[in-house]
Formats: sequence, structure tokens, C-alpha cells
Amino acid sequence: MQTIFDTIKKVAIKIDHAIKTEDLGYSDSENSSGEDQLKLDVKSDYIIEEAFQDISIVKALVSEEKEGILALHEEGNYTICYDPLDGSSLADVNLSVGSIFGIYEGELKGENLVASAYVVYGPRIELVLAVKDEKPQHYRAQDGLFNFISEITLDEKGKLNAPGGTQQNWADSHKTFVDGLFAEGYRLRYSGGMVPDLHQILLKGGGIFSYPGTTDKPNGKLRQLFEVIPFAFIYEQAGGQAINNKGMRLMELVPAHPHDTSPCFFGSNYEVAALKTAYGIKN
Ligand code: P6P
Repeated sequence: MQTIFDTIKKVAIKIDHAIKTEDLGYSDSENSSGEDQLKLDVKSDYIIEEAFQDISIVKALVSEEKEGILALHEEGNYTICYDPLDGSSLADVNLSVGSIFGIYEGELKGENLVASAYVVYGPRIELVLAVKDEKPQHYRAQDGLFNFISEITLDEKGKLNAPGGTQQNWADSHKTFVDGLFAEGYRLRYSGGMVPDLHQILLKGGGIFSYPGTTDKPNGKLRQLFEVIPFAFIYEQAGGQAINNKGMRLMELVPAHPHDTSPCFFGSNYEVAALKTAYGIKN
């Protein structure tokens, strides 16, 4: 696994350089979800594919930016599912964006995730790595090298509320939940970038990030393999919870297709309990 983590560190430095120096315009292609691709999306995807293609423990790559599975080494143990530049459209307004990596062993489903990582490209390059039975580890880059900062632990109750999705398309129960937290004094922290928004909650003591099913996106917007499951792993390892709209652990998801999405809620225990109450979830 260290080889994979070391490769992610190298990739992070290269993608950060691309963000700061390359064209922020649109390419003439779409990704598998029918979204227009930025040149940065394509470039970031290329940087990651090139970095992993010669690593023999990597069996395959699955990218949010491409259809299907890219087979690499038959004898490899790990399939890496990644979003090369999540929230990339925020780069041209100088907001933070990120890369997300889920490392799976065997069938591509939540219970087979063995590690995950994400990179935040902001005022500084920051990295979080997570493996089983350990707290997530937070690193910060300086002069091209990543220095360990601390382990990450979520408080039982936080103060940040990151409500995603188009509010006019929320269910009444979700609006009641979100408004209830604000009535308790929670602070709105939502940039439209999943990586910095979830990173902020992890580092600022807790709260909740929600991207529910909506009338326009009943299965939510965020992808299970590349975004939802990797962050669910990190939130659970930090002492929080990560569930869907039925109260199921996101780590139990079994995507039918690599680009399947899921309603998702990541947070501290108090806020997730409040969500379950609002949604009428008993367990
Ligand atoms: P909305 C970015 O496009 C993204 O995939 C995530 O990074 C982010 O959390 C979400 O979409 C934002 O979606 O509908 O709230 O603008």
C-alpha cells in the first residue's frame, strides 16, 4: 500500500502544478456521466493513469472521467477507483478542488475497500490517507514533500453544516433537518467542492455534509466508487458515521455500475442521529 500512497503524493504535486499553470478551459469531450470535461479533468486523469500504469500491484484503474475499467496487471491485488479532479469547475474562480482515491481488493463494492485517500488543492496541498483500524492521517506539502501533521478524530458533535444539492428539489424531511441544525446555531460551510467541504468538517471538529436524493437526482449526484465510499471510510475511521437516506452504511454499498451514485450523509454522531430522526430511520 505504501507504493500506492507514495504515488498519490507524486501525482498530487503534478496535478497542483497543472492547476496553477495550465489552461482552465473546456475540452471538446464529455465524461461518462455526460458532463463537459475541462482540459484539467483530462490532464489530471492522464497524470494519474501514467503514474500507476507501471505499478505491478495495481490490477486496474477506474476513473470518473472514463467509461469502464482499465486493466493493468493481471497479478495485481488492487483496483484504484478515482476522481482525478473533483469540483474542477471551481478552479477557474480560484476555489479549492481535490482528487479522491478508493483502493479496492476484489469485487468493486464498499466492503472491499482497503484504503482511501484524498488531496486538497488549495492555498496549500493537503493529503489525507486512511487504512483499516487506524485514524486517518493528515499531511501537508512543503517544497514538494508531504509532512505528517496529525491523526484526524471527529468530535461527537460539531458546528458545521454543509447542505448539498438544489434546495428547491429537497424533500420536506431534508429541509426540516437542515433548517433544524441552523436553528441550533450551526454555521453554513458549503463551497460546492466535496473534497474541501468534507476536509473542513474533518479538521474543524465535526458537523455534517449532506447530498440527499432530490426530485431532479433521486439517487443523489455523488459517485459511489470514486467519491462516496472513499469518504465514508475516512469518516468512519475518524469516529463519525456515513449513511444513505435509508440509514444504510455507505460502506455496504454494492454499485451495479461503476458510475452509480448514492444519496450520502457524512458526519459526527450527533448530527447523523439527528438526520436519522428527521428521516424516520429507526436503527
Ligand atoms: P451541487 C462537484 O461538481 C461535485 O461533484 C462535488 O464536488 C460537490 O459536492 C457537488 O458536486 C456539488 O453539487 O449540486 O451542490 O452544486
